[in-house]
Amino acid sequence: MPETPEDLHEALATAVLELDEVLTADLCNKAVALGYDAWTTIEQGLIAGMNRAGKLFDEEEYFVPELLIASDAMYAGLGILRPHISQANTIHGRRVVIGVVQGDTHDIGKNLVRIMLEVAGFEVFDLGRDVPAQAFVDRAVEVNADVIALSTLMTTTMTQMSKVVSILEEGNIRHRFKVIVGGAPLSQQFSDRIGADGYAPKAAQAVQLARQLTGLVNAAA
Ligand code: B1M
Repeated sequence: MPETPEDLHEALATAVLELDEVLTADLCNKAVALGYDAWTTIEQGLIAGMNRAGKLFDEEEYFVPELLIASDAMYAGLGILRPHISQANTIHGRRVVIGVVQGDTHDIGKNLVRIMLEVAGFEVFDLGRDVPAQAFVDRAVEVNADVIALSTLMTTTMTQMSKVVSILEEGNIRHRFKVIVGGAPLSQQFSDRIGADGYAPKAAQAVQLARQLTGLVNAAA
């Protein structure tokens, strides 16, 4: 068994990469028992392992079945670590509607963003994946959301994000919601181009962005 947090994170990343759900769960339980920071363990163990599996997918050493088993291992670990993520869980009444845009079923990143928002005290309405643009707007109006958070991992579905902004503009309700976007192929330039309110490259930054845009902290903080 690994001796240091770094060793454990490395072993965890390897367990996800090697599709070993049982070892992944064991190592996450060990991280909890030893009091290691849960989010660091998620980022440097589980996400690192998933990213390595992704690299093998890119190199055509892994295929869709391997990725699905790797994500099962990651979710098993996430279930163990999630209750131990430390952050001020202040209920502040800000609401976020989140989902993966239409045409895209990659939801691991979106789920991490949702978890981080929840532990930061946001009330989150998760629409899942492959969500039509109109459904984001309808739900945001229905629950009087503060933020609409859009995720996508595919270049081919990025345009769905501008559809959400257009629907808001056409309905004269753009001013009521902050729209934030994220996912591997996106950038700040893309966010600016489609008229979103902000882009975050990672889950933790998405929380910071949502806090700034809803007035919980000022942008300089
Ligand atoms: Co596929 N896939 N996949 N895939 N997949 C990619 C995305 C791809 C880049 C691989 C490649 O070809 N190199 C490619 C997309 C190419 C493109 O852009 N056009 C691709 C493809 C093509 C496909 C299929 C079409 C494959 C096929 O069937 N032939 C198919 C898609 C079907 C569809 O959706 N229509 C497909 C399927 C799958 C699986 C089901 C096997 C599985 C997804 C399982 C699941 O999500 N439930 C899968 C996976 C796992 C990947 C890779 C390997 C890894 C993605 C991942 O989960 N990363 C990916 C290649 C790669 O990345 N190397 C690939 C880990 C995750 C933690 O990172 O999602 O980036 P990420 O999230 C980060 C940040 O981006 C950010 O925070 C997260 C954590 O910090 N973030 C946000 C995400 N959303 C945010 C929102 C925010 C803010 C930050 O604010 C709102």
